[in-house]
Amino acid sequence: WMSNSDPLPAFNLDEYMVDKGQRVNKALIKAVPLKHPMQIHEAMRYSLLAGGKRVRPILCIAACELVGGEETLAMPVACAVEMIHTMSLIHDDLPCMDNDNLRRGKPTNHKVFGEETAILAGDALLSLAFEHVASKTTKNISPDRVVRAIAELGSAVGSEGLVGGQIVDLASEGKEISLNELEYIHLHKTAKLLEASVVCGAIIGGGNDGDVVRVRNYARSIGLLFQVVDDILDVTKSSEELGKTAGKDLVSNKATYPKLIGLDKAKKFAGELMTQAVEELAHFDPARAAPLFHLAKFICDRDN
Ligand code: GRG
Repeated sequence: WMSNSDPLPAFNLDEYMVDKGQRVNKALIKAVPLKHPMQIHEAMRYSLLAGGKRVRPILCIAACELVGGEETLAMPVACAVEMIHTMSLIHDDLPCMDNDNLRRGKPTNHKVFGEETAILAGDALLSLAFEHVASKTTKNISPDRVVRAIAELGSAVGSEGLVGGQIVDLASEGKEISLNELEYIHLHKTAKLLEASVVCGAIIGGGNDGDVVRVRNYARSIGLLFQVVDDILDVTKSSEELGKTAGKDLVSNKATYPKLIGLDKAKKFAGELMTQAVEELAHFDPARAAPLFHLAKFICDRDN
């Protein structure tokens, strides 16, 4: 992505994530004040402020800064993507879906507040996300850009986004699925919201159509990469733990890349996705692209 003679600009991803994450957290706390009716606002805040990594809002801000916009411009839409992500986790954990007891190291929303409140907290976070972008994005941004961002968020959530991915995932439970179906699930459940995060950041930051296409392709690649690496780690970690060649994922029902194409091809695919993501960034100023480059590298190289 850069000529060999250019050293990578010095960049500390940990510091960057902590710094951006802290300001995102502040903005989220302010966006959902504790007020009447207490029960619903407590439930919304419980999951929203439970300590996620804030990958999506940070990607949103990084894309805004990539195209020359300031962080504050993107903060409302960055908060919105985290609200949408959180609501999808609350609903995903419900007894009628994955029926999980723990999320982000704490009891799930419905375990603490009950199912009725958990469903409503998800609904309230989803509608607040759109209200927040529409009402809090600074008037300096053209209405056309705000409307485009809102449309992008809507399509990332709906039947061609998270909901589409979830319904195909639920329908595939216990069945053998094809590589195409597995890719559909990951592109919709994981990549779509990552895409919307960077696309909205680039739109609000003043990016042109070419910038938007590039950050979209970048996010699609790292979304898939995230899942492929997850699948690979499942195999390699559990085979280490069990001292066997076959990890738990090779014996469970869940479809994974190593199961469908083998471990070596899955690793090769991960490498290709990383290359694709980095190629999209080559069109931008290297210093401004550094956060997105290092985020992709982090997703690719993580070992747990
Ligand atoms: C969106 C209306 C609507 C309904 C929800 C349940 C559902 C439809 C979709 C499922 C979405 C889902 C659970 C996708 C998995 C995404 C994923 C990769 C989660 C893990 O994200 P991290 O690692 O988590 O960023 P933290 O906790 O750090 O934020």
